[in-house]
Amino acid sequence: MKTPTTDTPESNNDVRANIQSPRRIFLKQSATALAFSCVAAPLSLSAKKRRRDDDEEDDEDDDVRTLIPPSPPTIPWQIELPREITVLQPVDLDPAPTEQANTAAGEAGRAPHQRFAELGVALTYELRAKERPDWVYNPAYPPQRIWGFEGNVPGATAPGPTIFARYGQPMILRIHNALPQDHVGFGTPEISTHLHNAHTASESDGFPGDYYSAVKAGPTLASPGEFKDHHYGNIYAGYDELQNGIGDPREALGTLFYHDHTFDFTAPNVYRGLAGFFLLFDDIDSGDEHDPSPSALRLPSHPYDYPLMFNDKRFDPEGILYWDQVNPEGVLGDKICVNGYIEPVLRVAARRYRFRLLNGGPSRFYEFYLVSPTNVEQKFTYIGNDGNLLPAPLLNQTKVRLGITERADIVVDFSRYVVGTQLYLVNRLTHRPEDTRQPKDVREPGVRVLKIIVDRFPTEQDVSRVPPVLRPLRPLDPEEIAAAPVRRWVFERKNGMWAVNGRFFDPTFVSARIRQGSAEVWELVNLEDGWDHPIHIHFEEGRIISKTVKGQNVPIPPHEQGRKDVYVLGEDMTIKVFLRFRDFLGKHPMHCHNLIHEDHAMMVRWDIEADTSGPSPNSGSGSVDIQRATGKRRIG
Ligand SMILES: [Cu+2]
Repeated sequence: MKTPTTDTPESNNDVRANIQSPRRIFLKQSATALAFSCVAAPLSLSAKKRRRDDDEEDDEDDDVRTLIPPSPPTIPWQIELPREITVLQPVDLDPAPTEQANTAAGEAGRAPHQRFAELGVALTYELRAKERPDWVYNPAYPPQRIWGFEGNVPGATAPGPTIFARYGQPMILRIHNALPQDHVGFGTPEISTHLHNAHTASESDGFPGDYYSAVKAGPTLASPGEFKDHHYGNIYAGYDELQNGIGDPREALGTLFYHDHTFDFTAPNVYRGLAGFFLLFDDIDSGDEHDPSPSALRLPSHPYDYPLMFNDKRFDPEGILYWDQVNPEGVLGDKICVNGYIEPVLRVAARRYRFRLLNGGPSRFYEFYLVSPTNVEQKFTYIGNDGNLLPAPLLNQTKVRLGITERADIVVDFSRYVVGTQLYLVNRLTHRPEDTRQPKDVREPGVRVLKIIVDRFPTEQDVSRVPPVLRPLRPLDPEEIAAAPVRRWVFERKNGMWAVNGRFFDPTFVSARIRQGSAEVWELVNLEDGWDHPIHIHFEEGRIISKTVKGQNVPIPPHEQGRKDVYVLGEDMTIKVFLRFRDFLGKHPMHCHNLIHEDHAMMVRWDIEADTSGPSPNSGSGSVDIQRATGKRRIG
């Protein structure tokens, strides 16, 4: 007799095995093992259930979702977040980084760094992916095992240390895999660390097939290794086009984050804690509110520039983190961690703060409000989406909606409050119980996830500001867009999993070959009801040029009119995105960033190839339709 955790149809696992991936065969075997290991678990309290509401649009596989008991009660507002985040400090690397993988010294067999000699290395950093046995998410739960990143200070944390980087200062980040290789339970002790939204070369991007440990290597690496060097050039996109040695400052990225991206295991590895912030500065967004340069924006800066990562998690009746590695619909978290803690407190000074909000997944969507204890909405200024400063701030905002891995930078002026004021960050966006498919209604008063106490006057005058102009956008050229080829990507449910253009992800299969330096329109299509897919395109940001639902144009909200790297594809929606492919060569993925969907195969690999001056620059190797936009383009 089956236990609930194996109530996933057998066919789902068969589909994965049919992809001929050793890891998917492993997963299938693990599913069987898990079934038996979970027999005694307290989670086996129910078998199948129907959806609790009376929605008529059920798929045939709707009834396989299992009823998981809610997480046990927590004790709110006991854990204090630090006043200052921990910033990773540079270290000397031994051995020194090299262009070719230093496999003799234990580096995984990556491809040589592109543009290594040309860009050079100004700073070097080191992180270790490690287990930690005693993390306390909340005082009501026992200390428990997490995975995180350790920097200069002993002990891994989740999120890991924040990296401050700067345009014009190329860097190496050496990431060691110190995870226990005899690990049992969900997740896998190999890593491939993606720097989300970085304009960085393929071999440093954390491609899913590039996972490594001292004894294992992914299919797109030549050999295993204990560490891998990541060369972040910290150049703006447009480096080749502008020939100015730095690229186009209008392409600046700001709020990035690093996270595990291991093939088939991204969700559990990130869920265990393998993620951290990476903030990128330049002469405009200089990270110094005292900066005397006339071009500097002087936004609130460290320690008043504070990133906040939100993760939905589920705990078993003993208060231990729970994950279902088999169910392709996953389990929606009912506790929301803020920088690794449930219902923490942040004490702030009565001055301006820049908060960088990140939905770190795996599956929940949020709509955050800042409210008083009586739930009165407070106003703030919205300055950046997906880590990119908008051309102009959006003033007097009261809410921020975040699909998975979307980011929002906001500035809150706490000088408006008397010392002693208490505020709450609340999430008002709901999902159906257990449901990882899409968000539903916005309901007041919402769930309080963070308490903010204005507890002191600033020690010095607050000289930070939010100027009326932030970072200009490169104008879109209608002629260039009209001349660009259109590549269509359909995101769909297939055999209980998720596919793109009818295929499940295979890291060795190239779904699109794109000429370096070219531009394309990508048409992201969701033909289905009942599912939202936050689609993430690696390496290059795009601009949304149209959004339609059932063929009807819908408005593009102001915060989505800048550069983006995550496109929330709602039901029956098509989003057209204009993209350029610049400066580096090689493989990158596009995938749904609902981590459950991603691991259950909603991902494609696309490659940038050198311009060998052939007359037909764009060719798909498989299932992708491509057509010249002019004349044939369907405009919704
Ligand atoms: Cu999805």
